[in-house]
Amino acid sequence: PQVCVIGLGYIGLPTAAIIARANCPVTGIDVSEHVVETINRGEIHIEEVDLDGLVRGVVQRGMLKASTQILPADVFVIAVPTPFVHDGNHTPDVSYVMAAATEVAGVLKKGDCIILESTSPVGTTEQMRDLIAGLRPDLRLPGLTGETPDVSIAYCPERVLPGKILEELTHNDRSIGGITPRCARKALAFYKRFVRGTCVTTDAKSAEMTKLVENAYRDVNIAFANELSMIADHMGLDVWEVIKLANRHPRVNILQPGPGVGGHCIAVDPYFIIHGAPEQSPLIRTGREVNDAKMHHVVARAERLIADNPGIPVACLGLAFKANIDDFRESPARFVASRLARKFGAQISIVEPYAGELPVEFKDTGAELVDLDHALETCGILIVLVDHDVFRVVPSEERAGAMVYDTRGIWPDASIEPGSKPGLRLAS
Ligand code: SAJ
Repeated sequence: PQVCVIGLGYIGLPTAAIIARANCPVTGIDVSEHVVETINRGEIHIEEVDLDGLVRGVVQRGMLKASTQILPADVFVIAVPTPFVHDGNHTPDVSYVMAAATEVAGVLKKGDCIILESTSPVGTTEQMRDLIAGLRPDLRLPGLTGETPDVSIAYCPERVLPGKILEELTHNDRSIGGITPRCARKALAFYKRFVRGTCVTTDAKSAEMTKLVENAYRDVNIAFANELSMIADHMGLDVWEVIKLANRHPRVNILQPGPGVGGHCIAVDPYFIIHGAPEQSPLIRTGREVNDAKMHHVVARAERLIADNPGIPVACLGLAFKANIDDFRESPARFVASRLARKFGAQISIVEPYAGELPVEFKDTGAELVDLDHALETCGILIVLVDHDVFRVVPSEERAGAMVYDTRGIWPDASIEPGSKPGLRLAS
């Protein structure tokens, strides 16, 4: 089939490239001229392992073309962002989905299949169907009458991990939620072309909720670890030691504390559930609050450490939202480091091997981006904010004498003060 992927971001572009690799011709649609031109040159505008070679190959073979204008196709895959409305209430903003659906409606023909992949509040796929039904009274849309519909509509969320997108796009299982079972079967036939994981069919609302639940589950579990770290700090215990021991129980698997939860999914999606059922979601809401509070706790703890040791140069290790990637958006590490830079200025150095320069909010603070070796030689306080492998492998001799605030638990032997009890680290 001819495929049209709308939205060429972190999910849309890899998805388009993988479909093209499976020998389906793909048109990728994006509102940005820059993105379209970049892809049509065979280049990419985002960073993801192995994506550059894959895109170059499918563009060269003529299987993937990008455009700002939607064209007729047999299958439409919508992968546009679903952010919040700026109303202070974390209300989901589905306007990009509806704008994409409106464009699809303009070129839709009998037999086509529309698949929504964007993380969406429960009910969005049906809302999209209703919008298209209003725009195209000449077509029978699914689930509105008992008659066989002219087009199929399904919801199929991605669940890939940044840094492993291509691998997970192919190998992860997929939930495919049709507005009707027939819609689900149509979408299933499509995904079977390029997904090696198991594809499970369900209804659209269950699939929408499943995606939100997966990320809310992880958020609540990280919140448990983060809360433990603050309790341990209060009690003078090493949280990493406690978690390591507790996880020896066959049915306990506690996640790792950190400086907070970042990225574009886990810190966002739980609100889609909370917004849909505010009275019924106190735990999920509290999980979000705990993870956000952890960031502020880390700032306060670091500020105290620096203020108690005036004039000692400080290195913040890491800005990325998680280990071994160069994505600095919605990053708790970046939040903490920028707060410290604003308060302590040139006393703060930033180490981030994945960054070419410091983000804009560091401008005029006096803080500088330095390399790891320089930081280890010159800084008496090391604040670990990201568990990049390059930090993890620094041997204890190279950081001996430095005071360490390890928010990620990467250096099991580090202590907050030189000479303090071995194993007792300030973890939270
Ligand atoms: N984190 C911790 N402790 C942990 C695990 C993670 O503090 O034990 C932090 C990370 O450092 C990071 C944040 O949580 O700041 C999120 O990282 P992550 O690796 O848990 O997840 P993401 O945001 O990269 O990707 C998630 C994945 N969802 C789940 O694992 C349930 C991915 O499969 C989804 O496709 C993706 O969200 C998405 O797009 O929704």
